[in-house]
Amino acid sequence: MSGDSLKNDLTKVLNEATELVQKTGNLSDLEKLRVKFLGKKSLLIQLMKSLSNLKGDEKISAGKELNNAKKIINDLLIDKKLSLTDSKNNLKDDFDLSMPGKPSSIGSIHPITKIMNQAIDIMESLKFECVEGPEIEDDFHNFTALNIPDSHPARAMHDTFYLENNFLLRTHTSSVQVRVMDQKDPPIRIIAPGKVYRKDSDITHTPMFHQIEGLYIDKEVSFSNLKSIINIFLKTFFEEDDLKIRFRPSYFPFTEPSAEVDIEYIDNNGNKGWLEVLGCGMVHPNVLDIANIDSKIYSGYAFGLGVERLAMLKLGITDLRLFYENDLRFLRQFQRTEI
Ligand code: 2NM
Repeated sequence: MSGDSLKNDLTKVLNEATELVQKTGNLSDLEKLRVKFLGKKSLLIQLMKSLSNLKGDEKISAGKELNNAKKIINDLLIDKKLSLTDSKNNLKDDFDLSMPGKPSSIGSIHPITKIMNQAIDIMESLKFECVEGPEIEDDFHNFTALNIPDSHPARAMHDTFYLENNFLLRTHTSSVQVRVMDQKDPPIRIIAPGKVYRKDSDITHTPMFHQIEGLYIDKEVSFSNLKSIINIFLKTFFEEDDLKIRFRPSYFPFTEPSAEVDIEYIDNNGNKGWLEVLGCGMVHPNVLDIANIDSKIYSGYAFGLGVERLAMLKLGITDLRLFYENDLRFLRQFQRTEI
């Protein structure tokens, strides 16, 4: 067995195997070809057996050639077997490209999340930084630091979900702002969006709802700064340059002076009225001082809005509970709008 004649033999075998395998039309003929080319009596296997007569480099290179040829023939047989099996099961012929696919429905962003993201985007464009904090709070961050006295009705059992060890579910996201004021020196320009909890449930209240609170503290921050930010925010959010906005005096323990903000609406009969959209005011000096921010040097404004309320106004929904029943017929109405 010389090197050259081995190569010639193998080339012949490979050519023959390729041709015959290609021509084969069924599995039993293919099996006969397997015996012919790779069976005990096949030329290839006989040559492999006679390798023991060779020595050194010759043995190594002949072994490589033979193994290579065996692998090529084996692959040929496997490929052919697969293609014969496929067409035998009619998989190829029966594949109907025009058949419609199985329908799969995709989810969508919840309308409350969309409204929340819209409001956050507007505030971020006004250079407010978004911060988050814990939903489980303590009495200090939720009430005491916000100048809410022990006797204040917001502390009463019927409003707040109390947990063990004086913990509670935050009733507003102002607690996040308290944490920022504790950790940072002014200027502070933040919004705190998130879930809040109150023991309330009817067509305009759910025990969990979403708030976005804003806070700006610096030297010489004024009530007119507050008015202009609120005006810009509401006109952008409701996409109405001529939106009528009214600041009405109000009371919150954490701001002085305080105001509630209404927007004008016109009903189907052309009757005008005012709708409350948010609360705001100048941060109470006590709140600044508790956070170790000198109220003689710094002032600030703050505001808080309910996301569900804004969503109801913008989307024309009258029953708040619809947002949380997860009825797909309701949710799909908002599927087409952008995030
Ligand atoms: C409101 C209304 C008015 C408010 C106050 C603060 C803080 F932390 F600076 F004291 N954050 N948010 C605030 C003020 C919230 O919600 C109706």
